[in-house]
Amino acid sequence: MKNNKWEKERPRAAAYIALFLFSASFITLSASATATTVSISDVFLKPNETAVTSIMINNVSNLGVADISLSFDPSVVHVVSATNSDFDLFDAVIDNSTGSVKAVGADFGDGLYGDVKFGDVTLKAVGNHGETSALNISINVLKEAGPDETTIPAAVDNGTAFINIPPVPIAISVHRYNNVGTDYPCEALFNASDSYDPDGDAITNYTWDCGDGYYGEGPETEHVYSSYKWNGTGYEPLNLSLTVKDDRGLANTTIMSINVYIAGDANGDGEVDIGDAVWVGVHWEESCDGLSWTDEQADGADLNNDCVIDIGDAVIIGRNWERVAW
Ligand SMILES: [Ca+2]
Ligand SMILES: [Ca+2]
Ligand SMILES: [Ca+2]
Ligand SMILES: [Ca+2]
Repeated sequence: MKNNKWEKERPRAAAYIALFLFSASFITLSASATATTVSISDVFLKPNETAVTSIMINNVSNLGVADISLSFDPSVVHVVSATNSDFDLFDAVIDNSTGSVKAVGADFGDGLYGDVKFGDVTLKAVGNHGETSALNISINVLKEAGPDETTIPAAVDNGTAFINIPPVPIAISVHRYNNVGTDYPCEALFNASDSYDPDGDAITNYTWDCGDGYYGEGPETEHVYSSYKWNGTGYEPLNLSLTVKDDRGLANTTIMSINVYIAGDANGDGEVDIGDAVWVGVHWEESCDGLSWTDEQADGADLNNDCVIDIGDAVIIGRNWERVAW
């Protein structure tokens, strides 16, 4: 009976297998189809000034010919030139009345591979501070070298021209060496007030990502870490990021490394023992002047981050004696 049933089901099973193989090959094809990207990077300009951005054709194989158009808002930016192509032949027609560049590149050899620069585009800001223009790419032709005229499928990654310079985020941690502060006090203090905007815009937003899933706002923020990362042999630092935004809406981010150890661990070896007590002893009664500890060992010994190394830190070591991070 079982054999008979299998005989009956076999054609259907074969059909399923065929369908599966067809789907699998289709998935493989569509995965490779998205591998090539034509992109233009964002560019930031001051009014009346010029800046260069590049059109890249990334992750390509045997590229022979590219015919690519760029459109922009001619009331905001003009294109001064399009040059420096990796192609043997490159020709660009710039039209600043309609806002377009139509460019063709051709390779006379065995095709181009890898990441290819289609061209550098020099833009001039003709609009006002705060205005933006989309930089939109369209691919007219992208094909392999040789007589087969094989089209290379590619995705497009458009850019933006900003007549605005991004703000510069500057993050300062009063302490670079922090301890878990859930049971014993340890507050991490972060300061962004040295951040500035090169073209004088006001900074309206300060957003902190503390690296452990918690966020803060404002030029100064504080955070008590409740967790640490131990990878089996050592602590892993957390990435603290600060994003500042100017009053034209342009944002910029910086990332800084923060150490978080278990309570009482001054030297970051994962254990609370005599080694930590020695660090506290060596720096006894030192205090941090200004914004942050300059001595990293003293920062470690300041276990409660109150900017002085004293009995408060010694007590934390005593209460966590022989605790380990693993
Ligand atoms: Ca700005
Ligand atoms: Ca230790
Ligand atoms: Ca500290
Ligand atoms: Ca202290």
